[in-house]
Amino acid sequence: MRDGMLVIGTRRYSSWSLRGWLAVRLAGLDVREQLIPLADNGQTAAIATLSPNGKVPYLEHNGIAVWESLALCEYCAEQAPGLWPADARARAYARSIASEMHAGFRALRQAMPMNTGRDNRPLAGGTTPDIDADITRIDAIWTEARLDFGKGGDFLFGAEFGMADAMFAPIVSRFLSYGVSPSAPAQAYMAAVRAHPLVAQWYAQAADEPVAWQQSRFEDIA
Ligand SMILES: N[C@@H](CCC(=O)N[C@@H](CS)C(=O)NCC(=O)O)C(=O)O
Repeated sequence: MRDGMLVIGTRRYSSWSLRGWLAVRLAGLDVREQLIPLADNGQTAAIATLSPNGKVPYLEHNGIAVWESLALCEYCAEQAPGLWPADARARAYARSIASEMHAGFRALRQAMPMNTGRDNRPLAGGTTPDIDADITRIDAIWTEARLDFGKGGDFLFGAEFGMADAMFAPIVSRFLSYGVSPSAPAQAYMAAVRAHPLVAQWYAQAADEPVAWQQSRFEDIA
């Protein structure tokens, strides 16, 4: 008997699902996965019957319901406290950038939706100043975290892939899909995230999804 369920959407596109799934897997929760393919209109009826806000990821664990990615990350970190850095200054930084990710980077997220099947193909029309500002800020976050806290390994806070890395993994995916080339330290970080076994597993499972789940609103971005 498992301890509950994690509801996620189409792996190819659902960036928030990837964050929640990484958090749950990193924390080692024993929950079954329920994947609901995302509907074309962004209002998937089957998700609305399960999740209070009608969105994925949604977690039920030992009778406790959790929705919204950041809340889900915090819940998972209560189960596995090492997923946030132990040092108070590093932990404050990690939580700040995770919150910044949750609330921000809208220009980038709108113009470059996650599509794990798209590889290194820049936007045909180029980027806008708003997108460039998001890219610059993300590059600065990754570079600063790596320099200040991450010297002991390949991830933002060192050797362990933690919650802040989980929050930024879909951004790494977008940069790789849309041929975004940040600074050299940021590119090294992107390679480490993409190579992490859980991220590799997500990509492999996304590649196995039925072609019928693909949507032109994500595939036809020139
Ligand atoms: N603020 C939410 C955003 C979640 C979200 O927007 N999820 C999308 C999929 S990536 C969703 O469920 N959309 C509803 C749908 O496509 O039916 C969170 O942090 O979890």
